[in-house]
Amino acid sequence: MNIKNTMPLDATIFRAEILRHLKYSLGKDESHASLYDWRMSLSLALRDLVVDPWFESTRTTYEAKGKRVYYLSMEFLIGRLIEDVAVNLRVDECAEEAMQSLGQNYSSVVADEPDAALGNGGLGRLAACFLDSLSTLGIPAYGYGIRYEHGLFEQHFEDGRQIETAEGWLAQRHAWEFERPEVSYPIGFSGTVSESGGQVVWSPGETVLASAYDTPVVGWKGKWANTLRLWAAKPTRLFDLESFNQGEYLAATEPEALARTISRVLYPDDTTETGKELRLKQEYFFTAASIQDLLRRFLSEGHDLRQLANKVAIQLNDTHPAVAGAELVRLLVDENGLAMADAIEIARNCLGYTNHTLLPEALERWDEELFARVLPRHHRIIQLIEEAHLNATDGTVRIIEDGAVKMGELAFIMAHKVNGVSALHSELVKQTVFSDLHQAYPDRITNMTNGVTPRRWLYSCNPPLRALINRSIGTEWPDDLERLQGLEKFAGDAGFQADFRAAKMHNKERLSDWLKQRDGLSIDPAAMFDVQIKRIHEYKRQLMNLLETVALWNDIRDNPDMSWTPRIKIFGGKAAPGYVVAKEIIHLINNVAATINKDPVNREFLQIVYPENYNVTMAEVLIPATDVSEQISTAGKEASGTGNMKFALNGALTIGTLDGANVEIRERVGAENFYLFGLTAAEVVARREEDGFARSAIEASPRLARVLEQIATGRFSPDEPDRFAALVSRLYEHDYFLVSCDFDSYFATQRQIDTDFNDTAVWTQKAILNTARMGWFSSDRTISGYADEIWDVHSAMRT
Ligand code: 26Q
Repeated sequence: MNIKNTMPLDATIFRAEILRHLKYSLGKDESHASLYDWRMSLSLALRDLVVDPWFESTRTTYEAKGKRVYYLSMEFLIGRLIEDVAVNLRVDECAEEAMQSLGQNYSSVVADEPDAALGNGGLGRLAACFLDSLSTLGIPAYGYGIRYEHGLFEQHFEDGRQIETAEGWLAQRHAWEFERPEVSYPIGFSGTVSESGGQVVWSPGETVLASAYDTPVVGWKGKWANTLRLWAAKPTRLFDLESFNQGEYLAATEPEALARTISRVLYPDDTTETGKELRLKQEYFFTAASIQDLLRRFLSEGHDLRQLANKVAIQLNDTHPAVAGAELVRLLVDENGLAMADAIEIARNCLGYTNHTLLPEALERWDEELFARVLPRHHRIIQLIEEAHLNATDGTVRIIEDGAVKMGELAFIMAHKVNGVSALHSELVKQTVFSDLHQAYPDRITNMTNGVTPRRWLYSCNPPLRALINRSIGTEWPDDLERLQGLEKFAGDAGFQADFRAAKMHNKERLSDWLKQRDGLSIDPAAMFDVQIKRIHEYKRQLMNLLETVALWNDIRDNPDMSWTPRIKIFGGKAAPGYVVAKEIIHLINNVAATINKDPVNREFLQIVYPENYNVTMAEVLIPATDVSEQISTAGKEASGTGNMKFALNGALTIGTLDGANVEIRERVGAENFYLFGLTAAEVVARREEDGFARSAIEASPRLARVLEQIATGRFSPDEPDRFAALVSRLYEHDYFLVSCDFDSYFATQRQIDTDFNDTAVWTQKAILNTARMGWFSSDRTISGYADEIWDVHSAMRT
């Protein structure tokens, strides 16, 4: 396209560009164009606008020969891109106008785009927010990951049970990526390791190719664009012609199918219990490709490998790419002749490791036998890394222990900085999982509290609030989010409050319409929208939320004439397919919903809504429409949370525990604007030690006992009365996440919320103060922190 990226773009020019793509890229005539054709044409026209800033950024980076950041992540939970790109380029209005003039409904075209769901939840979405911020700040960076053919499964409910089906975002060609057939690396697995004359040679028994696909990631105002490079696995040999010629057609394609398996599908666990060989291969596959790629780039600039850490910062998004340490050492020693000790030192200076969980079941460990079989050379190198570490410290922490390779220890020992994702979490990292390593390396652990991109999570998903903010404090806030503080002075202003409420009401109506259209449901936008959306996990305690809902239902039925505050309980989220208890919780939510929603006594006061297939796009509709944000994990278990930030930023009030970033959110928005309940992390640990703590808590709470009795005896599953008996007895016997102990305090806090919600002026003031004081939680602030404290990199943007 020959139009330069000079904004504002004229809608007529843009319209011509869309038509040009329709004709020449899609080969379609206007009269025959499908929704897909229009979407592709629009996307390609937008993509053209990204190319110039992208080239410019790449050129600037090469010329500066400065340091680059490499963000290695198994997951990038991106969502849709059309609106994101249009907004960042400031051509959203122009794009809408152009589509309209072509007789196309812009929202329908935007809504036709499948979510890029290359992630499970928080960790993957964080990576996507970080890409947005890296580009907005003009920091030279690459995201590296896997181009999964199938993203996170799609969720349906059948008789209230979760059913998973394969997701297929690549079924139709999409517009955002550029295939790079010339960028490909061989990735070896298994085989043998031999030594001759001090030179170690690994001869893999199996090799696949990692082939690059690049997606430009443009930042705010289109000033800078980085690259997300995703690797697809391909066979080294396409096809076994000999088998084919012998008539063995299936066997002939086997090598291809086997190789492609590696990038076939995203693992749908968000905590691991797996020791699956394929998962290990995925991890090594994308890590090795990325390290080879960044080394090639480094060497092509003519630097000496000893300078690597001055030019390269590699961030490990959890332990999934932790083999990077061993791989980098392998390349430095085996392929470039460096001494082992030097290589370890150089690698460590390049690497940073972010921990996202303390849950023991989520800490990756590989069976040593499996690891040594798949990665024999790395197994040996890890032994040497361990040896060097034991010699350097008088510590006793091992990487390989009890027949397992512990990836957390490997990542920690090979990183110069290790960070947690909220203040509380980082302290707990020091005190629990890595306490011994923290003693050995006391300067290593640091904190980088998570953040979210305000472009997607306020500007684009909340047009009425965006407009109000623009009118009130100007338009400079999207890349300087602390400016939202300017809203504080309007918090008590009746006129501003009315506008703020009108924006919220608009979003609630949008959600109601969306639910009506999608699921045929009717909900009253005047009711309180109380929302819990996240992966289904016992520690996140969706069950406690549901028990409170049933208790409220009981109270309403007991006193139907009292003036109850109408409430819609909205749940959203997927359970890992193998997580049996989480799936039972989903089933129970749906069964309770079926009973409560058809009860004429409380219909106007209480409804439960659980739309299928929660994803990024659904979050963009739900969050701006929310009054009450549920952040109710057992204290000490949620590393940070990022949904909590999105809600508060959009003017929802939080009901939450002192867990993860809730602590910091509460400090910033003010205790009086946050509904706190429940035990603290320290109290949780102490209470768990008490014999029969759950049974005593339940016996002390008639309200809770009654609810549990109803569930256990089939009040919500009359066709199978003992369906949930085991789930309930589990609460009595092993209430590891202390649902029973926090229930009463949670219930009481919810009733306080009922009261406060009715005092419109007070409630609105609290909501405004939440928005006004959430600026610190921009992922731009988080990334600036990583840049200064961990990566030592700077913006390269010419201003
Ligand atoms: C590992 C091995 C095998 C299969 C799956 C996995 C796996 C995949 C994903 C393990 C963990 C995850 C994801 C973890 C995650 O999303 N953690 C969340 O990270 C957020 C960003 O820091 C935090 O806000 C959340 O608190 C944390 O739960």
